[in-house]
Amino acid sequence: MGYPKDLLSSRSIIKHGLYALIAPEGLVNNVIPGFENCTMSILGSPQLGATFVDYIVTMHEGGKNTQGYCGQADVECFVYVLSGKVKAKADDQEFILGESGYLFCPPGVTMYLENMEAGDSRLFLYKQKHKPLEGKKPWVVSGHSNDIEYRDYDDMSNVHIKDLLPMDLDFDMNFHILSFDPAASHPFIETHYQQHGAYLLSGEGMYNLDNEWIPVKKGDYIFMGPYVHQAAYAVGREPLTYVYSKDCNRDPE
Ligand code: UGY
Ligand code: MN
Repeated sequence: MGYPKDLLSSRSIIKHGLYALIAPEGLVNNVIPGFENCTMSILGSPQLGATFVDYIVTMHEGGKNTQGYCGQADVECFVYVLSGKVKAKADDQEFILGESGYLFCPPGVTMYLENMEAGDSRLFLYKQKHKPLEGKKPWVVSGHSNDIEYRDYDDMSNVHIKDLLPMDLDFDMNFHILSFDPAASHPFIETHYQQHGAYLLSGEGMYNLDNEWIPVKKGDYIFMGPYVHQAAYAVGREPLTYVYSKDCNRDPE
């Protein structure tokens, strides 16, 4: 990836079950069966305390998963294109996804991916066991987040959010993009039941995790466990923006 190698320090912080900051410099490659000519790193996972699995995927020229990803009767999955262009299928339904494109496959629907770029395409990939609700069933959703308008976050005109999936009760989770203008912040330090897996798309900032303020920047991944204190403010000249998952619409068992 071209990062300078460093044996004496690491920005990554791992607190099992609580939170993790995973900086790109420390990532190693993992083989995930079915993905050919792809470099993959597992980020959040049950081993860290997450109910989901997140990956960062670099699809090289000709990279593909034509065997299919997920597709189990009780597992949902989601892919977000960070850069490049891919052909993504939900069973037989085909979508061409450029940068900011995404595809959600509900339980029982298999995702197929193929790189269409002459060089690399980079993806943020997610899967989780679906929590069903009687009489409800999520459906295939695809779009480009660049086509979705931001709205103010919590009535603040310098923090912006967009929702990538429908709000309907059929869905037990959603993906959002949250963006802080330089110097903007969360209105308060959140503590909540839901977990997050967040990939930082742009900017730099300070992130409060478990009441410690930690520097973060583009390319970092953050896992936030249940109830962990969390809040951010942006520093520098670029918006601090991240794509993240959040469970919703279910009563804890
Ligand atoms: O929706 C959320 O809980 C979100 N605002 N949390 C976060 O950004 N850490
Ligand atoms: Mn939160």
